[in-house]
Order: sequence, then structure tokens, then C-alpha cells
Amino acid sequence: MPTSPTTALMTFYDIALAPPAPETSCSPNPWKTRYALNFKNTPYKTTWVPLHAVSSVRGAFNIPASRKFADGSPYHTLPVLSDPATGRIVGDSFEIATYLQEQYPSSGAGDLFPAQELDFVFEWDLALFAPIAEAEAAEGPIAAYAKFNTNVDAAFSAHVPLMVHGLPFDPATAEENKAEFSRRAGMPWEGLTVSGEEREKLLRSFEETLGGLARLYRRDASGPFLMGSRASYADLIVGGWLRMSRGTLPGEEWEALKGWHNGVFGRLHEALEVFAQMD
Ligand SMILES: N[C@@H](CCC(=O)N[C@@H](CS)C(=O)NCC(=O)O)C(=O)O
Repeated sequence: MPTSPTTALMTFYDIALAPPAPETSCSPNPWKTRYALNFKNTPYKTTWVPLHAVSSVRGAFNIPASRKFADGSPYHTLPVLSDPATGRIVGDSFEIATYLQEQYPSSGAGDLFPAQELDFVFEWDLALFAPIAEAEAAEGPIAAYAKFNTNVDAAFSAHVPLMVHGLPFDPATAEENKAEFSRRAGMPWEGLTVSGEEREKLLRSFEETLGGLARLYRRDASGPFLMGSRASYADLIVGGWLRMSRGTLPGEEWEALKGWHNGVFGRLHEALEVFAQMD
């Protein structure tokens, strides 16, 4: 019997890096979505899209790009979530989280967006090859999460030179991937990272920046989440970037990060393991 559209599973599109894809998955925005899907305990299957194929796979959905390159051209990204039950195809991690909240208000661990203050602001003046997408202006408690998402994205993105050379590319396409990253940034692959004293300085800046986030985590010192034992989408946003940090930083730097600010990020990362399962 053919599967009826209402019982077909949702499909979550994530980026495949070095095989086996599940083990090396470390793209922050898809991770926010995986955490949110598992938080909601909504059944889904994952489709792994090789990095070089993101544009063509997403382009076929005929949904607007969720980012733009600095020259204004569309930048096609993942995650995408396709829900056959409603026919919706959602192509931005924040919009996916709000979609899941609307569709499944009380499923799984409950409300992704409980009201809370999320006053973390990161000011920066770095030119990126593709500016960070700002979530659509939302109302109510979700507005604070949208602003938080933008600021957390900015805080980690400013320190991506520490991570970019650690991306676990598929060896079969690594040269192509590096060439594409260089083309976008307008500089050779070697110039995208930092080493020596410059790296030490950027690491100190990273630690200091995360200090601003750690301050929020101290509000409820019982942890491991911002609201103590109750996780919210804000934790999943930070957690997505911790996944990227874990997957790309040299081992000793990841170990150091986990210990910064009294171990708050190490504890958060470990606690999010309950929402990290893959199909
Ligand atoms: N605003 C988007 C941003 C998505 C995004 O930047 N995705 C990155 C991975 S974290 C991507 O697809 N990169 C593909 C590429 O660089 O070619 C969202 O939150 O979903």
C-alpha cells in the first residue's frame, strides 16, 4: 500500500562531510535543527547532502536562499526540512524551529521558546563573504530568541578562522571544497586560518566572547541549561556551534573550550547529548 502523505516522515537535509557522514557532521545550523527535531521527538529521516551539492539540492526546492553572498547573489544553505504532512518546505534553521513549535506545540520536551531574557549582544565589524542572516522580526518571546540567534551566530562566526582548516572534508572532494571556500573569501586557502601568536590572540578573544554567554548561564547556576534543568531553543543554538567547535578545533583547543568559564560549555555540550541521536 502506498504511504499516505500524512504518515510520511519529515525529511531533514544535513551536510555530508567526510564519510561516514553521521560521525563527522558538524555544521552548526543543521545541528540546531537536529537538536530541535529530537527535542520535539518528531519522527524524521535524514538525507545527507555532500557539501558541493548543497546548492543544487536546495535550488531544486524552489525556496528562497536563506543567505546572500556579500555581492547580493543567493547563497544556498542547509538545513532544509520538508514535511509531507503539511507540504511545507522550510529552509532556515530558525524558521524550522518556529515551524516545529507551531506544528507540535507540546510534543517531546515541550516548548522550544519559553519566555526568558536573552541579553547577549556581540558587536563586530568583520566583513564576511556572506553576511549572517537575521531572523525575520518576530513577536513575543520568540523575538528574544531571534536576536540571540543572530548574536550567537556572529560571536562564533568571528572565530571561525580557528576552525575552518579543521573541517572534515570528504577526501574525494576536499580540493574542490577548499577551492570554493577560497573563491568565496577571495583569498588562498592558507590565508583563511590563523596560526602562532595570531591564533593565541584569537583564542583569547573567543574565550572572552564566550564569557558574555557564560554570564547568562550563571543566572541559574544549577545548569546545565540557561533555565536550569529545562532546555530551550537558546541552548540548542549555542549547542549547534559547540558541535562545530568540537568537530573542527584541534583536540587540545576543544578540551580547553569545554573548561572555559567553569566548564559551562562542556556541561552544556554533554547535556545536549540527549537530543543528539541520529536516524
Ligand atoms: N540562516 C541559515 C544559515 C544556514 C547556513 O549558513 N548553513 C551552512 C552550514 S552551517 C551551509 O549550508 N553551508 C553550505 C556552504 O557553505 O556551501 C540557517 O540558519 O539555516
